[in-house]
Amino acid sequence: MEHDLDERTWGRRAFLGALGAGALAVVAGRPVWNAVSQPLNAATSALPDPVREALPFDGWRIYAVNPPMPTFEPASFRLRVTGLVDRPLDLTWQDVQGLPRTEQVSDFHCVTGWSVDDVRWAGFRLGPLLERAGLQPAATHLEFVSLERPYVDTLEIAQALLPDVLVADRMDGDGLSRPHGAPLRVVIPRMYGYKGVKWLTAINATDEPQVGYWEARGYDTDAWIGASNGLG
Ligand SMILES: Nc1nc2c(c(=O)[nH]1)N[C@H]1C(S)=C(S)[C@@H](COP(=O)(O)O)O[C@H]1N2
Ligand SMILES: [Mo]
Repeated sequence: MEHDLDERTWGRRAFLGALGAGALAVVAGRPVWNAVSQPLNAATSALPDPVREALPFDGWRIYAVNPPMPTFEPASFRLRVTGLVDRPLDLTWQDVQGLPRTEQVSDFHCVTGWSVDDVRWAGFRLGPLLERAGLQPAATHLEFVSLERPYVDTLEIAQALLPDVLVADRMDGDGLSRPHGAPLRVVIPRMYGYKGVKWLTAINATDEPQVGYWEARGYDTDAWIGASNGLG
C-alpha cells in the first residue's frame, strides 16, 4: 500500500506563514484555550459584539475539552496501534520518527465557521502504519485516542486512507506546538476539524464505529465539509 501524493497532485500552493503556527488567538492577554471547553468559541462569544468583531481572529483558535493540555515527553511518549491487528504496535517517539514521511499543504476548516488556508503539514500516512501492524480484514474503523481524555474520534478505514489524510508532527515548518496537539495530530482536510484528534496516542482498529467526542454531542460522524450538520 502506498498512499502518498506527489507534488503535482497537490499543486504548488503558496505557503502562507502569516497565519501559521505562531498566530495563537488571544483574548485580553489570555490564551483562548484557557477558557474554551467546546468548539463554539465560548471565550469570544461571551464578549460584546463590537469587541469580538474587532479581534484579529483570522487564523487558529485553540481548542481543548479538558485542560490543562497534555505535555509531550519524548522519553515516555508512545503511539500504540491496537485492536484488530495481527501485530499490535507500541512505538516510541524514535520509532515514530522512523516512519515513512510525507508532506502536504491543505486548508483547515472548523465546523464553527473559521478556516485556515494553506497549512503546511508534515508527518506520516496511515497506510504504511496499518500495513506494519497487520490490519485484519474484519476491521472497518479506526478509533483515534487523545492523551486528552476523553477526546476520541473515529474514521472508516477507507476515510483514513484517503490520499490527503495524515498524522502530522510538524506544521508550517515547525514541530507541532503543544496547543496544536504535540506531538501528533490527525489531519483530514475534507472533514471538519473535530475529526482531527490532537495529542494522539493510540489508534484502535475495530469492526464497528466508536462514538467520537463531538458525535456524542450531536455532530455528524461523517463530517464532510459543506455536507454535514455543523449544528450552528
Ligand atoms: N484532543 C483534542 N483534539 C481536538 C480538539 C480538542 O478539543 N481536543 N478540538 C478539535 C476541533 S473542534 C478543532 S476545530 C481542532 C482545532 O485545532 P487547533 O486547536 O489546533 O486550532 O482540533 C480538533 N481536535
Ligand atoms: Mo472545531
